[in-house]
Amino acid sequence: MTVAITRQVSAAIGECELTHLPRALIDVDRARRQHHAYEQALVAQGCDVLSLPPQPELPDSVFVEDVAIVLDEIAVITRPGAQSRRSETLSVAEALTAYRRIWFVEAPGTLEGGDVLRLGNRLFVGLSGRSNQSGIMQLRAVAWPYGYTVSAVPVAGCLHLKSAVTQVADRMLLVNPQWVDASIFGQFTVIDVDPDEPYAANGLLVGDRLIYPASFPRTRLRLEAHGVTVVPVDVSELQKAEGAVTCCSLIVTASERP
Ligand code: CIR
Repeated sequence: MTVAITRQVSAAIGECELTHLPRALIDVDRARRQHHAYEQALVAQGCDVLSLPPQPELPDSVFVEDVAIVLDEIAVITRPGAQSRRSETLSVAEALTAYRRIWFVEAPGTLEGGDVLRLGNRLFVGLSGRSNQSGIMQLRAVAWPYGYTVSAVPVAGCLHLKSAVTQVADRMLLVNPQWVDASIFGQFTVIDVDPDEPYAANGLLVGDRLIYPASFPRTRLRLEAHGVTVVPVDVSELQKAEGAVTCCSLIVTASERP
């Protein structure tokens, strides 16, 4: 069984953190409808969706991916680099205790889940504006006993490592080559985003299907030409908040807490 933990859109999403995008008016009702359709796409891929109630005072709290790293054995609750996001962690930690033993990143470490790309037992962590060396070292210390390696990856020009690269099939990565050098990931088929769609490298692989923003039709053609089955979702309002598709859920392969 796979559980997808999500959190409903905050009424304050218009006051979200923005790093690379200018502020644009976000239609909260539309964002909520789009988020609900995203949750339905997860259900259609066989996930049980645990939709947490909104946190009206936390604008970015819909982006649950950033506050936890869920491994098969444990979950690591992050300490977001964005100060405004630090209060998002506790309620997600509470939800995750049903599934995993919990560890916490502590100061001076910062880490956001959007920076953590898991490829098998290898964890690649973006050294971004949000995740620092201390956060990466803490993740390494808790994950290595379970057989994971943890490598820091320089990212430039984007918010998180997974803005620049995500896994889209068994041995396939989708990459924006302007933002990350994919050669460090090893033997993968690499699909570059269409140059006109720089934000298109973030897709959410669930089973053998890719939940993917409808706003990147050119890159979608590239994916389909490589045999990837794309499930398009319209996330235009969440994109105005610099969100994408991995960031709106925590995928938990459910097992009783060890
Ligand atoms: C932020 O800047 O933290 C939010 N406005 C967007 C976070 C998106 N997270 C992600 O892609 N993992």
